[in-house]
Amino acid sequence: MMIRDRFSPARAGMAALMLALALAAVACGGFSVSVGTSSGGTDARLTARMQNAAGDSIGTVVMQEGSTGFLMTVMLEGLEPGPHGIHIHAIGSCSPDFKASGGHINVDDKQHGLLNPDGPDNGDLPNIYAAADGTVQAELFTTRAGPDLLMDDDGSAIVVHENRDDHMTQPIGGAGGRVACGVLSAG
Ligand SMILES: [Cu+2]
Repeated sequence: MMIRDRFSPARAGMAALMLALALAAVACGGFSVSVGTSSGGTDARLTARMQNAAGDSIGTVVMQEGSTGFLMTVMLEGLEPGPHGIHIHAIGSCSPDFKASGGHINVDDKQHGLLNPDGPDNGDLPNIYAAADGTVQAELFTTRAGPDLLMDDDGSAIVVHENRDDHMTQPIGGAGGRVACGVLSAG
């Protein structure tokens, strides 16, 4: 009788519940793995360690993928106070100088400019604004550059420009020279 008690309907029910929970845990684990390996995933994280023209580290730009695009967290220092254009450039290189990063990512041959009726290109972003002490703390968001573009064969880079991007003028909105650059890499 004692042995039968161990296999009572209540215990059998509990055992079935535990099995269901175990299977659910396995299923959830499998789901997160599949998200991590699919191109439409929502967990890509890329970091650009930014340097100025003298080679000094001046902060980071972190890109975290959400369900509709990339949220960018911009944390910089040592910039001239005021507005600066910032873009995603098509080549993951900042040496021998920042021109190594090429032009903007632009897969559909669009014109530059968030306000341009024939734009924007894939690398266009809103301006960032450096405070009086030269620091920037900003969040940007883009839906036009997915992981397939950011991490293609030649990679990509974040470039900060000397001046404000007017979001209209070709080729870079009058933003001037490149004052900071960082190659995007996973992590
Ligand atoms: Cu640029």
